[in-house]
Amino acid sequence: MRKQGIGEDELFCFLEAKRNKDIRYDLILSSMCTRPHPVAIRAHNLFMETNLGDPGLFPGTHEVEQILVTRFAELFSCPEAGGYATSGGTESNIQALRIARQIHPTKRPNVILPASAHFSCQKACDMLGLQMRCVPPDKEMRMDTDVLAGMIDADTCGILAVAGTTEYGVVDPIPAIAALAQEHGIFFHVDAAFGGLVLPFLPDSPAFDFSIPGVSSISVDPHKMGMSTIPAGVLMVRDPLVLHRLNVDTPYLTVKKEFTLAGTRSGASVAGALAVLDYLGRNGMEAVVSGCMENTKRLIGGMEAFGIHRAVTPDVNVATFMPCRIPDRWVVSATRNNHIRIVCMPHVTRDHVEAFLEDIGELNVTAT
Ligand code: 0PR
Repeated sequence: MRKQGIGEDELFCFLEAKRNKDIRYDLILSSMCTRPHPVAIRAHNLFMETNLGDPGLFPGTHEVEQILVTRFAELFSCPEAGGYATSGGTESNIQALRIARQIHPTKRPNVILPASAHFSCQKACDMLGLQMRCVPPDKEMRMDTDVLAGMIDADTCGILAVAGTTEYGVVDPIPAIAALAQEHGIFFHVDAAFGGLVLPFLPDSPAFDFSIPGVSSISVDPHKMGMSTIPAGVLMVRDPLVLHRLNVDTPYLTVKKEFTLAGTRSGASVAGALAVLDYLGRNGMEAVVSGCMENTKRLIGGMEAFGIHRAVTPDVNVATFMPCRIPDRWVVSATRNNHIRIVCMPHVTRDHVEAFLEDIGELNVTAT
């Protein structure tokens, strides 16, 4: 490191130059994150120095986390549900599978999940010593419940399904999976990292939450469609007591036990998450989500008018298409099946969609 520090002007000149190398959200069509809402930024700044890892020192911040949990308990149809703020979908999946393994101890535990599950599940299984059994997708890229049923055995400690898959934006058949989980007494985690802040605000969405008996836990990420600052995830559990199965002793903190994975946890993005939900309310969230869904429909319609067909019809604002040429200035992603994937996040406005379609038309239609 430098022996003598540099001046603030020089320092920030350097940092700004680095920051300017980043791609602007306007051109990013591949991300599940978005520009934070202004109230999230304001709340984030207010709670910048807080640490939820030692809640006795920050009782106000701890209350904010508790209120955030009650917001999701209500949104996910189970006012008695518990939970806590994680760093995002990866930590939530790890913790959910950790609970599953704890509840059902066996020598060679396995979990069953769809092949479309997020890659964080692979990390979780690796860390937890769980055998990962993947159910291949059906034609619509959803988990095939018949195949799932055949994979369950006495060592199955958990089932995980996705409400709003990362690649195709579809919702697995949660009620049917939950019925199987319940029949066999298996912990069932729904990864709604993306869909958890989309589906509750849609007029006709597939069921995914605690209203379905058999759903044991749900993860949701305010740093995705919740427009909070990063990192903001939440793990919700139907029975708050199951969290205590993860307790470790923390003798010298203001609390004597903790079940979280992270120790030091910033309250800033947690306050950001609550700020957005409370500022926008249900009406505001419905408006944001409906805008994103309209843009998704317009994008699919526009692409299909050029002969570039959708891969599937999504349940949330993720659109996938047959391979085509993509204009250089836009950032899109490709799925593992080589479909073009675009996430219509709140920063992807109608104007962006029209500009993108215009570019696509020039490249793919006039050129042929
Ligand atoms: N579960 C689902 C369904 C997800 O889509 C994701 C992330 C996770 C879990 C993991 O969440 P964290 O990354 O918060 O731990 N989905 C996006 C993805 O992997 C994350 C992302 C966001 C990637 C922005 C790129 C990007 O620019 O595609």
